[in-house]
Amino acid sequence: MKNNNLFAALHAAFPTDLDRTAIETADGPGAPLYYRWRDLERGTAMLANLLRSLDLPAGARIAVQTEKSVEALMLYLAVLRAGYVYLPLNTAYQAGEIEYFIGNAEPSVVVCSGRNFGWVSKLAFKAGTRNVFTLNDDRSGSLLDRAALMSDRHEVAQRSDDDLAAILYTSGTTGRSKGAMLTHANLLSNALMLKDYWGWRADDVLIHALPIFHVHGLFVASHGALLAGAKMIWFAKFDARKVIERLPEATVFMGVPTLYVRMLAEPGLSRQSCAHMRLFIAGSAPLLLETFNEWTARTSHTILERYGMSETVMLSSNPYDPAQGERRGGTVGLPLPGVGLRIRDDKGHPLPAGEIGHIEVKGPNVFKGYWRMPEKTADDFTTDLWFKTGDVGKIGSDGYVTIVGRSKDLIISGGYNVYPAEIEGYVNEMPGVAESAVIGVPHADFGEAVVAVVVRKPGAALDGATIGAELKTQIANFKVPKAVFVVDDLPRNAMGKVQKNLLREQHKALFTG
Ligand code: MCA
Ligand code: AMP
Repeated sequence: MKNNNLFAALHAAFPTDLDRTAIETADGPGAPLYYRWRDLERGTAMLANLLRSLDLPAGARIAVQTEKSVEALMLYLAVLRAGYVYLPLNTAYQAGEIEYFIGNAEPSVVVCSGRNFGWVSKLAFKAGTRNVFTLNDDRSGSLLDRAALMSDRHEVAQRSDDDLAAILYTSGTTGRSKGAMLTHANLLSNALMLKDYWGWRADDVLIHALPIFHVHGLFVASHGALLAGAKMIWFAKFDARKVIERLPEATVFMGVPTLYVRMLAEPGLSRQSCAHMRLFIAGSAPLLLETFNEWTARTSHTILERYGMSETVMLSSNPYDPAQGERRGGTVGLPLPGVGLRIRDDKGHPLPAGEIGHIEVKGPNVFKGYWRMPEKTADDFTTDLWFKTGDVGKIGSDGYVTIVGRSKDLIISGGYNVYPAEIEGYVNEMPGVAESAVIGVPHADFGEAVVAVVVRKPGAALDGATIGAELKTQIANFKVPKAVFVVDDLPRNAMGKVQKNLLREQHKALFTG
């Protein structure tokens, strides 16, 4: 019987010469370290055997909040290999956020950094998790200690298309995160299609400088290189100057727009430094036309912008092959092969080319639903089972898709999503606060920045700095507003709804000068 485990496909793509370098670390403890394909093979087998030895129930979730390292990537691959469900968590999440994810997902195993073991294990044990391991970015911790005792032979667990491979938490408009359930077929179909569409080759060298707890770094970048049998230059942390220094050895780079903005600010970025490059890919947030044009002028390379979501992996892409069309700045290109993308009005009626409406999608890449939220899942699909993305856009008569906004109240800051409702929830709990409105305003570095406008209760002494400092102790740092304004009331329309558009207009020049 064919094994539809995503790992089986990645494994089958390992080169015959297992002694070739698969990953070279560019920073972090001990760099440069060279990991051969054989190391990935043995390391994932040992980790998978460790998981198997724990006698976990079928479909067990393995929740992971660790710093980026090659071992952390191997842990992801080992979870697939052993047939369990991977649940990555942003390293910036604090105790309150982690408590929610662990309580909601009920993982059988939690892996965290050694420095967080105290509080993470307490939360995990309270939620019923029996196994908590540590993994540090210097190859220490109980996970690797235990795995070292395991056999380095492991037969890849049999999985079918519909079995879960990963759950990615993505914030909800009501404030609480939803776990998007992605199957082996969702991930594999998308990865195989992108391998062809973007022309991945065995002699490619990918600069991997994104975090590995989101779709972009974990799936799109890693799967691409692994399926091609291509080498990765592995950055635990993005540093524009250091990345530019490695471009002459590389062929592919992927980043959120902030990474491109920061590289453009470096004098070392030139036509010459990019001469060996084959492809620059951008996504996760809108790439400004200004950045797109400046990049072409500086490097002679045209950035390929694509569009995706945690629930769907990749949906559309500008063409790689010039025969299929130009890479057009300000657009997210054409729907990818096998992906259906349509535009509907508020009532669900089809709209003609060029008209703006809600983007809906369908395809083998579209997730199975939200973890333990059947009603939310049903709400987000149309009656003919297209997924409502919450993005607003249009399709031109030539098929190019342009995103013009979002119907969901969402801020994307440096490629990370921030849901205003979640932040407003925290602010509204604070003493002296009557209500609040959290908005996104243009930011030269992060694209959008989070700003809070807070209404004080009559007579209350409130100041923005204290509110910001308090939030910093409660939520991930990238969600903390870059500015907090205390006011007497919020602008409202005739229906009593807060007019966030007016607040955005009022504060639009805050971070752009
Ligand atoms: C860091 N800071 C931020 C952000 N990142 N503030 C707002 N937005 C951010 N994204 C703040 C921290 O709170 C901290 O502030 C200060 O910057 C320094 O933190 P540090 O971690 O050192 O920052 P950095 O290393 O410069 O990080 C910036 C970054 C990072 C490299 C742009 O945010 C990043 O890696 N972003 C990529 C996210 C990503 O991979 N997204 C893909 C999602 P303070 O000192 O005051 O606390 S996948 C997806 O969206 C879909 C499916 C798709 O299409 O791909
Ligand atoms: P996430 O919840 O992290 O999966 O974020 C998905 C959202 O990121 C999408 O619904 C879009 O709003 C946004 N997004 C991803 N890629 C792009 C892009 N190239 N341009 C504009 N928005 C994007």
